[in-house]
Amino acid sequence: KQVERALTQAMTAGQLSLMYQPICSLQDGVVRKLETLLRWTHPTLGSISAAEFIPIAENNGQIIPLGTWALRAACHQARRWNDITGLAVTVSVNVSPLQFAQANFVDVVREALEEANLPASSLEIELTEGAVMRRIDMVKVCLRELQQLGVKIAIDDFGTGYSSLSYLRDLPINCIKIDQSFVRDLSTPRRAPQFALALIEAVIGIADTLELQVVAEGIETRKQLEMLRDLGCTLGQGYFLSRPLAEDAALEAFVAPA
Ligand code: G
Ligand code: G
Ligand code: MN
Ligand code: NA
Repeated sequence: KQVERALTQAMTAGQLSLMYQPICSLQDGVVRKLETLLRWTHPTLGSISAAEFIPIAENNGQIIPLGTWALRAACHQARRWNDITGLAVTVSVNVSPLQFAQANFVDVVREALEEANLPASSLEIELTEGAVMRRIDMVKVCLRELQQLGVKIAIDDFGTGYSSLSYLRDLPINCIKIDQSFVRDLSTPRRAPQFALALIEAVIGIADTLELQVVAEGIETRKQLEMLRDLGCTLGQGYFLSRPLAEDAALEAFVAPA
């Protein structure tokens, strides 16, 4: 309750910020994109994790203004980085199913891009399988509009939902992010490494056929990285590669030579 009340003021009080986690090539470690992660630091409650406050915001509707804030901030940051580096820096922004279900979501995205003067191709939107499967007809229209704008679409936490694989073929998706639970299972003998291996291999096979990118999430060890590379996975993210970084460190990581 205290957190919920405090959250209503977080945005206007300037308590929100973004961190940026590199998504890297597993061949050479070069940073290819940056996932933006919302952070909230309250003056007395301290730092409150997104895992805690995002569900609260989804319950009380606050996720709409918070999500819009994050989207706009990410577009402005990408624009600044593009200007500084002369490179096309792509930012990947998490979008809650509730944001995505807004009738004017595509307009919100278009306005954020225009306001930041950011090319749409520098923005990727991360949706979970659940968000995509929920109202498939409406989702199809919305994703097509985003695609026409030039925005990229990634399916986040892939493998944890209960969806049909054929939607990967039928929807304009650019990237599949394999959920970190499968990467963890790869190197946990007690769990089911064979299943995780088979799932990751299958996803990479489908993605190759459909010409989609694959990102393995939650890589925490060299062993996991090597296994994923051997499976043919080209992109990855996780603490072994890099923690989420503040703005300056993220820029350095992006321009650093391999
Ligand atoms: O980075 P972290 O482990 O704190 O993220 C926890 C959860 O919060 C993840 O599911 C992540 O996708 C979500 N999240 C982080 N930033 C944002 C954001 O800007 N918008 C939305 N909708 N979710 C976010
Ligand atoms: O739901 P989503 O995939 O957007 O959530 C991303 C969350 O995963 C963020 O909170 C981020 O901080 C966290 N994360 C990123 N890399 C790792 C990792 O290597 N291990 C673990 N446990 N969490 C990670
Ligand atoms: Mn994500
Ligand atoms: Na994820």
